[in-house]
Amino acid sequence: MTDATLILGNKAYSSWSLRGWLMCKIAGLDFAEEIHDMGADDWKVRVALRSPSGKVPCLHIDGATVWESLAIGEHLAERNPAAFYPADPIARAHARAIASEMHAGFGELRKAMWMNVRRRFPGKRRNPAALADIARIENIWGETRQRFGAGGPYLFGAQFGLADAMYAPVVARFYTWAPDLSAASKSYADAVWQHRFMREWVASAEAEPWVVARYEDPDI
Ligand SMILES: N[C@@H](CCC(=O)N[C@@H](CS)C(=O)NCC(=O)O)C(=O)O
Repeated sequence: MTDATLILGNKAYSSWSLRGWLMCKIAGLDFAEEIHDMGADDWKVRVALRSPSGKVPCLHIDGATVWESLAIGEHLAERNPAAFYPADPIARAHARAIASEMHAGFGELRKAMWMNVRRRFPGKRRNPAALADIARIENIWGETRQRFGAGGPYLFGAQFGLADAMYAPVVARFYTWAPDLSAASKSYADAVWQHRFMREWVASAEAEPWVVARYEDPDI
């Protein structure tokens, strides 16, 4: 039996934690959650004890310690490749490229419109750099769905895989900040938002006791 514990930040706010958590769910892993409140005075100290980078998520699994959301996904994909990536090598290469682009980029969007799955701040904090990131994301979603998504509502069709997990926190941001989106982007975002894993995550976030002021004020 696999021994797995995922170190997380607040489900309301921690977008990278959401990615790691979704990957554990995609893997069908039976895992424990260890949530650390990002608003606590000793957050940095406590997380440094559990994650080598001092960041979340971090997965402790069968003696291995895996930090960085994409590395968690790659490690779990080694155990169950079919759950994470499309079978076709061209589609798989595309999935890797768009997942990596998400992991490495879109800093302006992340900075301007943080994740808070409990709140709605429509129209706030738009700026040209964040909108340029959003345009590129819509382009990625549109191209991927057009080339590979015919079989279902997700990026590569019927299966909610690693690339969808990487973009799921962007979907959450779009629900909070409501930027203008194409009909195709909205339809993809709705499919992700309604996925049972997302519903489970949001329900847990709603039940969390913690409120971190810096993520609650859209006018800062
Ligand atoms: N590149 C990392 C990013 C992880 C990250 O920045 N996590 C945030 C929470 S969403 C964090 O732990 N921040 C802690 C801090 O900056 O003190 C990944 O893919 O996991």
